[in-house]
Amino acid sequence: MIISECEIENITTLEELESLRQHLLGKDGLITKEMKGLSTLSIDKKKQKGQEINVLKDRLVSAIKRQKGVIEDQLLQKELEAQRIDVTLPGRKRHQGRQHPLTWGMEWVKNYFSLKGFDTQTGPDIETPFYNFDALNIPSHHPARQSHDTFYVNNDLLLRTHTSSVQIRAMEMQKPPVRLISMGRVYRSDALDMTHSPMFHQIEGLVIEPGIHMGHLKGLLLSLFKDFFDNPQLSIRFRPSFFPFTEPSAEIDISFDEKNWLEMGGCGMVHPNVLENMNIDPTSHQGFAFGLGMERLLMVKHKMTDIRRLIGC
Ligand code: FA5
Repeated sequence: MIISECEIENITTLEELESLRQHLLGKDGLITKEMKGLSTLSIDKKKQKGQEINVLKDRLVSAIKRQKGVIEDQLLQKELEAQRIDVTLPGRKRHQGRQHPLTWGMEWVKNYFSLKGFDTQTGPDIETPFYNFDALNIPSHHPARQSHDTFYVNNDLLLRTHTSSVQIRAMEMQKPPVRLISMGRVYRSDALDMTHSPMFHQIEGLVIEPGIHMGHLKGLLLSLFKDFFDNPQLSIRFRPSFFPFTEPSAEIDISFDEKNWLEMGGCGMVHPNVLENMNIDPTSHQGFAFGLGMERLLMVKHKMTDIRRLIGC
């Protein structure tokens, strides 16, 4: 006996098994050599020895095949064991992006005013001094021009300091009655602090209709704040103020603790000079306008005391 079946069953790796197969059954293997040796024997012996070798060969081939199956099964089991997953474990949480509060706020405001019949208009971030200042009753010598710390691109272009520039642009394209809002980025060379950012977002509103007055403006803004904040604890105050493009003018403050007021925006009745710049007769038409800081509205809504948390600085 060259090797017993029992010895084959003790082999544990495919490599070992293959080298044994070569050793026994390969081109120069023991069984092959035995077969070659038959030629030297007599016919009777050849027949008998040939049969013995074939029986042995068959047994070895089947034993090797059987053991190959056993080893392959073991390897498969090992692999399955290594890849075993516990399907009862809770799934991994994926961090999904969320809408930025500013995007949410702009959408909310747009939908709110659209339901009240307001159109949404846009204007360029890079403006001329005419639309940003002159047409809004702020001539070059006017001190209010200095109060807006303006980023100039060159003598003829600047980064708009407020969305009020859209008022004039829009009125060049349409005639009263007008109800419009405009929202977007505005720029001022303000220091970055708890309530100021050099780039922020404004919501501009303009209504021009005969017979419009401050009461309509106040009512509209109060209902906007009531719906936007949904918080009866908030105090809202209108404080007399000055803007060259509105007369009378007011600033709107909101407080949630009765001590610290935060300015939300400015508003007022459109100045007759501005109506004339829009080719509207101030004796037959009146208008009101407002400009609100979007970041400030969101600071109050989300009780954030620092604007930098909102804009990610
Ligand atoms: C204006 O910009 C006027 N155009 C508003 C207006 C429009 C008045 C129409 C009358 C009629 P003011 O400079 O106050 O006004 O800015 C309006 C609001 O923008 C402020 O009340 C504040 O909420 C916000 N704001 C102003 N500067 C900053 C800043 N640097 N960072 C964040 N928010 C600001």
